[in-house]
Amino acid sequence: MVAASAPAMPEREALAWAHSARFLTTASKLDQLPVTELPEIAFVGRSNAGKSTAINTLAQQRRLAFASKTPGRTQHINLFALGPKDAPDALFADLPGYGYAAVERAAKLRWQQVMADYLEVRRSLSGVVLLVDSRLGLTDLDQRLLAFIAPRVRTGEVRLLVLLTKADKLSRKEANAALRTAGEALGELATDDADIGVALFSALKKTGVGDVARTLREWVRSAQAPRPPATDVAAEAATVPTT
Ligand SMILES: Nc1nc2c(ncn2[C@@H]2O[C@H](COP(=O)(O)OP(=O)(O)OP(=O)(O)O)[C@@H](O)[C@H]2O)c(=O)[nH]1
Ligand SMILES: [Mg+2]
Repeated sequence: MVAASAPAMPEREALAWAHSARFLTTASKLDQLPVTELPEIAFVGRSNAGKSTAINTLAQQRRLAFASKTPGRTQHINLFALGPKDAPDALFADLPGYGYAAVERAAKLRWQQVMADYLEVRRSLSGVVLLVDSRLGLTDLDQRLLAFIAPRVRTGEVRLLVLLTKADKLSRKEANAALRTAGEALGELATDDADIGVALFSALKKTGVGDVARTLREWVRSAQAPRPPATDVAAEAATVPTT
């Protein structure tokens, strides 16, 4: 349940899709976000965890999302469109990081509220990529964020992928321990309907890039083609002549 599954999606196709990412719009308030039916994947996590860098790495572009050594760089929700130019099929949302100590308290609270509201009400949200510094693991603030989205993760409405970033800074042994600890922490979100993964990621070494692109592409694909409810299938089966 918590091991990242390998979707049946050619890596080359998934990377080409991720490469199509282009800037769409930026919003400082939720009501500035475009109303859309496109499945949206939000990149969330502590400030400096590597959200913007991960978006750039997945998109194989240097400066699509603004990455920086200065924590708290991303102050707005930035949206990126993916897929064919004339027919985008998904959005990535780069969200402001949390937990950055030097941000003024009032501004911090305002942003936390925007984040919480976004994660709770954004109807088109179909997946969350939670970026966690692999050396820190899931912190209290990450757990709080998970609590916000837990109801929609448990039902499978929102998929969850936890990326342990900057994996290039860990030994193999440390990396395995980080994976195990994160997997255990996510265990309580697991249900039959939940889709939860955890994986190592390094923008520097390109660890996990192809697999993450495949996973996200698969999320979007399954969001586009919802399976008929089980009751419909049963109803159809019932009308099939049995002789
Ligand atoms: N070694 C290493 N450094 C990384 C990696 N990913 C990101 N970094 C560095 O971590 C710092 C923060 O990266 P960002 O992508 O700006 O982090 P962010 O989560 O977007 O931060 P905010 O916008 O402040 O919330 C930068 O100095 C990056 O170069 C990685 O895979 N390996
Ligand atoms: Mg950022």
